[in-house]
Amino acid sequence: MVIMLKKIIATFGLAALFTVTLMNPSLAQEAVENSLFWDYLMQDAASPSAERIHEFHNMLVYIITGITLFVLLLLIIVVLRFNKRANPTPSKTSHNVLLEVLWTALPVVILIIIAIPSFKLLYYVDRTENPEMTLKVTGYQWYWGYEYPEHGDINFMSYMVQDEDIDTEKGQLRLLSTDNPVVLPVNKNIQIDITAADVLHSWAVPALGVKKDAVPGRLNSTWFRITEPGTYYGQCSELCGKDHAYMPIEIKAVSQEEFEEWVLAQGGTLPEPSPAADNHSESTDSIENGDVPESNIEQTPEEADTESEGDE
Ligand SMILES: [Cu+2]
Repeated sequence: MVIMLKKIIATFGLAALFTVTLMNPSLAQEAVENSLFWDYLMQDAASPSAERIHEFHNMLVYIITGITLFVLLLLIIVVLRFNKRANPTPSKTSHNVLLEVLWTALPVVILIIIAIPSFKLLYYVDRTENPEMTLKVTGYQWYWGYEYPEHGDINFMSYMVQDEDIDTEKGQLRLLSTDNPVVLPVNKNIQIDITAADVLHSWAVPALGVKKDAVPGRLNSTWFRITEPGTYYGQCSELCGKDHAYMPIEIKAVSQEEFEEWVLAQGGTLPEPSPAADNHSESTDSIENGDVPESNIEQTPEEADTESEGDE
């Protein structure tokens, strides 16, 4: 009786929650605009890692569906052909070598088929050969700290925007927006170094295909390359204490030019081109520093390339 009552109360509670959400236009509106409401698929991939993770996931869905249908078919056959009425005198067979070899070997083959792309993907998302910049992330109870080691002294803390301070006109989202979003350039291989200062946290941004534990005393790293400008959200994904749910991650992905403007506005510096750098970055950099006379700025084909890359 008590259990039933609890069930009824829970059902009504859910229904009430649903109604409140529907009847609060701003909540519903916000949810629809950000495709969060009743959204059950993965967020759109915004990095090559996320794209590959989704492809791998889709492949697994095909395999799992095939296995499930096959087992269902076997069950149906057993139920129809070997029930008491259809098969009154059961066979006494207890061994079948061929069958036993098959049902051992086939799953192994299937696992190998899954393991090969799985390991490929693991190594792909693990690190990038040639990172173009580094972001250092530190998890605290209960906020994130960010540092840009190659861009001067930029470092800041990023706290969640409290409910009462949410500014919907700025597109801020409850539980996801932060006071200091991370700003990163698109189309750059960005190495992410992740650690924590107190307890375990985990830095996760689904659209970028990143989830990495932040461990005190240990530096984990991963990477991504953001393919689309925009705002990406993530959350701490390792239970870290009472405000675990209130330390979101907000990334603003912008063009290289906007990123450089932001760096300078933060009092940071732009990295010197390394000696190994090709003419590309050298010419770009010296122009930014005003070293090159006006007449030289317009034309080099490399320049045109760089610009069109930036616009994509
Ligand atoms: Cu945490």
